[in-house]
Amino acid sequence: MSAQDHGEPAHRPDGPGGHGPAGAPATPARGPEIAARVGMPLGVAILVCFVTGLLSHWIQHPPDWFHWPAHPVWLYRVTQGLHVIAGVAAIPLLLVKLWAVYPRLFQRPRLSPLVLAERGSIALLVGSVIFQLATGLVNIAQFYPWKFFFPQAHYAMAYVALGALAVHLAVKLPVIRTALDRPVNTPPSSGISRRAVLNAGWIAAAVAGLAVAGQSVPFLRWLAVLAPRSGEGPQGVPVNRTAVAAGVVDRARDPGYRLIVAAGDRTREFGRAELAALPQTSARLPIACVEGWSASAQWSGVRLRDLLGSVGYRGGAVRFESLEESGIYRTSILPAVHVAAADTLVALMINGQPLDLDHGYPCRLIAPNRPGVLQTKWLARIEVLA
Ligand SMILES: Nc1nc2c(c(=O)[nH]1)N[C@H]1C(S)=C(S)[C@@H](COP(=O)(O)O)O[C@H]1N2
Ligand SMILES: [Mo]
Repeated sequence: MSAQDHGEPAHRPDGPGGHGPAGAPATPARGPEIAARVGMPLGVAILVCFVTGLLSHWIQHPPDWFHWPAHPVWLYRVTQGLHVIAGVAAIPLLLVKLWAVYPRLFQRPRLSPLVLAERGSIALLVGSVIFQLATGLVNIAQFYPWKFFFPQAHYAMAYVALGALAVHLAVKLPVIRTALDRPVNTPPSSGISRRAVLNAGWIAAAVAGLAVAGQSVPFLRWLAVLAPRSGEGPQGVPVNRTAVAAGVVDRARDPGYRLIVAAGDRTREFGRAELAALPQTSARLPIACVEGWSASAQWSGVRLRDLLGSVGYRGGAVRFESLEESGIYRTSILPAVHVAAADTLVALMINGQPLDLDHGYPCRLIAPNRPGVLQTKWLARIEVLA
């Protein structure tokens, strides 16, 4: 290879050329060489987010054909941790990619169907990916300006992003291939080198990913500077919704508290002391929040299937209802596989102590391999669904 091969070609039909749209000199480092290289890990991150996000959605809103196992207990913790880590790491990659191509985004397109399809898919892609990353980030920062809107919008927009990505890849494949064949090293005279931009991108993505990984990977916890829930909280476990926020303090502390267990017309009631007098089981299980943070704890309490045995449980899904009167997570439905699992508990204790009010005192559901939102706290009623 001669030295000239490393030089900038005089004319690149698919590059930004030597000048930006307003006639200003473009930074030579910009262009498809960087866009294509950053695009690969960005595409992988988007795919990881899509697959893990879809899983999380199906677990929470299961279609008939979908079955999520109870074991291994840590699987959801891993998939949802990956979802958030990949999403956060994608943010610097997206910024570098946009930086590499943005003068082209403002060029007036030629009116050919292919060019219009390309431009349309890029507009959709950029818009939907920015939307996904921004709403996801705001969500893991525990800031919910929209409540109901986020999960549906984030879910629907995922299909838009994936479709636009597929079109974008198909249309751009020739450009991507030539760009990847071209060297990243720009001549020293041309200011910032592509190599420097790319290295900055990789480092930024790694730092962002690591900084949020600490909220789910125990030995990285000390690095979790971007993680809003990384270990604080009573009894060593974070809390999303406190007993005060849920408005359950009085009912949870009421000495007349009774847990109602019902199957058809058979109903039984248990006070907390009665639950504690039943055979107790211990299990090490994580709380794995959809927001990506997770934490393991040693839980103990009554096996759900034993408790249900007292009302003649014969199989099927079970519905849990909280003392909480309103709030989107006051109920959950547990599929039969999880009901049958030996480590699905109506927990009374966490890490050797009675549950803190914020962790669901007098008792809460804790089941293996489930999103945190479905681990209902402050249980009032457990009902077998017909
Ligand atoms: N009744 C009720 N249970 C709930 C919630 C809630 O808002 N209300 N939040 C859920 C969510 S989102 C998570 S992540 C876990 C957190 O449990 P922890 O606070 O004990 O860590 O509780 C779940 N159980
Ligand atoms: Mo959660």
